[in-house]
Amino acid sequence: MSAVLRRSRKSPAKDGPAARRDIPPGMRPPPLEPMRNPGLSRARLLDMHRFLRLNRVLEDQLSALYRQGKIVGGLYSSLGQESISVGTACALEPGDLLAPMIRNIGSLLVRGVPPLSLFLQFLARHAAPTAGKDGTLHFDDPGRSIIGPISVLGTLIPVMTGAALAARMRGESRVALTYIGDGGTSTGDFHEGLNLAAVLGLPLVLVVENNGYAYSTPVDRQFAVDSLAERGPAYGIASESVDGTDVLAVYAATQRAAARGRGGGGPTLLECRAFRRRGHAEHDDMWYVPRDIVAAWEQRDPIDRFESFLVEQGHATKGDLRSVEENLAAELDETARQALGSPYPPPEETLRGVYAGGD
Ligand SMILES: Cc1ncc(C[n+]2csc(CCOP(=O)(O)OP(=O)(O)O)c2C)c(N)n1
Ligand SMILES: [Mg+2]
Repeated sequence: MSAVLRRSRKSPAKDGPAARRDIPPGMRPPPLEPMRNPGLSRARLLDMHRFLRLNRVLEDQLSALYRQGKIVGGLYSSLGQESISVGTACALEPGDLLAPMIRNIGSLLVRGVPPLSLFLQFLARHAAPTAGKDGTLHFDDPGRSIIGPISVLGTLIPVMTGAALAARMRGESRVALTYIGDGGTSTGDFHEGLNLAAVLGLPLVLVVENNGYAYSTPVDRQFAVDSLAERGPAYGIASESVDGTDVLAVYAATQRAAARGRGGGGPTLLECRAFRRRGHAEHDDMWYVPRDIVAAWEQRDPIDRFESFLVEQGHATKGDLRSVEENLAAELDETARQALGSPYPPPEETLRGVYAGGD
């Protein structure tokens, strides 16, 4: 604690982001560690690989639809961060409460949300989870223990603290997991939600996706700590920082956090370090991001890393992994076609489910 108190704040940069030449150390990829299997079977490893690939192929196809003007809402890429969504969601039990944010399409896929529902949702069709009223991931799915995202950053944290409390009051052994970005950690709700979970000793796993930027704000303008995991001790809770491009490290850390929560050890703050390799959303060409930092993170691609691991460990051949990608691309092409042929909502749908007492 005294080390934290003694540390003086780094002197603020004088230039704006575009003029910046120095790359903050916290934005560079962490030292490369070899991937380690935390005891998963070959089938389970290949399952995780399939979800990572599904996440990427799906987002590639959504991006193509956006460029064709067929998706008119926001589209938020998780390129290079798929390992965080997939690794965390795979480490939970099916009944654990999971609240994704807008870059966590991979978590929804792991929970079994069909790619067709996701295409329909982004294309705002009548058969979509929100019947065409929202064009991103703002929906829940109680049957899959999924709590919907909230656009106001940080707000999901107290909601998930409440969900964990409700589960405990009902005598259910359920962990609650949600995500927040590096920028979202600056909100009051981050503090209030995490502190309340700490005080009540609730099984909350808060995953911080530290991806270098919050829109155009780089991490050194957002906080002065080296790692957001340093905030854990301030709340009196466990915390950990992992390389978010290593799906197995993310999985293992989430499992440790979930086990701690289930065993009465309270919440965990889990920082996953990665990089937002595309703009904030598809409309943003991220002119403010130095290209060499993007190139450095491209070398840390989570799927390339995991595929090399699977081949080196003899779990798959390069050919096997290529077929997974080709088959998924063909499958999703067909799914996208089906969604494009699906009708838009009729006008009377507009007010349905909007006001209390309506049908
Ligand atoms: C409380 C609040 N402030 C501002 C916004 C507008 N906003 C939406 S996303 C975003 C950037 C979020 O950055 P970060 O938390 O790092 O997540 P990332 O986009 O990098 O995944 C901002 C400022 C918001 N939705 N909620
Ligand atoms: Mg961010």
